[in-house]
Amino acid sequence: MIAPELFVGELQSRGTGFFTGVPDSLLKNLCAYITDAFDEKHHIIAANEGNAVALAVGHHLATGTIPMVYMQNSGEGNAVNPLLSLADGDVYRIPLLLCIGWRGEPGVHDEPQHVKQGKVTLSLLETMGVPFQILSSESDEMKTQVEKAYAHMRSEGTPYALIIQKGLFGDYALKNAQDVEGTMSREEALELVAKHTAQDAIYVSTTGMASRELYEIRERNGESHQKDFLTVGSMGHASQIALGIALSKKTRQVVCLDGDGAALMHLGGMAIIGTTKPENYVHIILNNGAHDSVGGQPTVGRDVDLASVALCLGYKASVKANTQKQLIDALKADGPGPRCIEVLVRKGNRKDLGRPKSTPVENKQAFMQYIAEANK
Ligand SMILES: Cc1ncc(C[n+]2csc(CCOP(=O)(O)OP(=O)(O)O)c2C)c(N)n1
Repeated sequence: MIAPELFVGELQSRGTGFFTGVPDSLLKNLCAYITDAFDEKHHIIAANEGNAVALAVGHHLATGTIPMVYMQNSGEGNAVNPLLSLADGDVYRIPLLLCIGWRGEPGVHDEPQHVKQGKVTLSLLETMGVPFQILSSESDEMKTQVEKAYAHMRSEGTPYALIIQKGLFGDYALKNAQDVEGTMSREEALELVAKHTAQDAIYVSTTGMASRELYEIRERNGESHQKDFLTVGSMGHASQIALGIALSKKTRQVVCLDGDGAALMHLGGMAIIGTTKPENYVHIILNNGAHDSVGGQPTVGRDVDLASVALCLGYKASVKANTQKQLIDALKADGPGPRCIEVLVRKGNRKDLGRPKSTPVENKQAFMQYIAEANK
């Protein structure tokens, strides 16, 4: 095991002083240490991994130093474009140290959404021409690998990746953890949504605990799961999946259950909802100001006004709900959509939260059958 402070110290001793990325549960201890050790000028949690690469490129242009970009391997997809058309040796030739958490590593059990990404993590880097090493859990070897990575970045001036396996980093408990206020938990808010929304509504829920909680709520209520499309991977895209459905199933209310981190990750999608104006669309953003599902690292969700953003982008109505009553009133409100309900929920989740027992394909088949019947 490697202590996060030892690893980060190795990077600092080679001149790295700027860190950016999107958090991940596998990198939780590393992210926690970086959050404690650096102020907001030296550490920025980016909206998505492509943005993180671009931020790091900007930092390099301004300082000439080598920044570090961390991400879950799911984020490789978001990062491909700026890696290939910005930082690559055939374009601007920018040295960046990528630290990539390897979810779904072959042979290590993980959730279905990580399996494919885990299989192609290394080959994707090979295809992109980004050299990499799987970081060793032995300190001296780790230091040698870091030296090799910096030697490459200095001589070639291009990105280099270190792959982080599950359990590599030793424990580190965040000292500067910030509470996020809210009268409801995310799960309580989801229960109210399930109870006070039209019986025949169609739901698309976001990546992480929200989907797991929705699944358990259906189990507890003895309801079937067919109403819910659980977006287990593809963080940030639930709102557009829901839009695609809403535009074709005009007689049914379509409810997107989003997270603040996910909504911010691809915020541009809200402009498309606001301008296509599906009247049957309800966008519920469960704002806990955090990437709660992967360790509670802060987002800027509570520093911006997402309900007002929705209005500015063309939604017909948008409210903030802080209490159960405000949420119920907002759910019962009539009027054409698209409507946004930003629910201010507190951080945290139930420790014994389970995971969906059906496979993604089973979920899809039941869901498609349910919505196919919608127009009959
Ligand atoms: C592209 C991508 N980057 C990172 C992740 C890891 N990840 C899964 S859930 C999550 C946090 C989601 O935050 P938010 O939408 O605010 O919902 P919350 O967990 O707070 O309910 C992250 C970062 C991912 N799945 N995909």
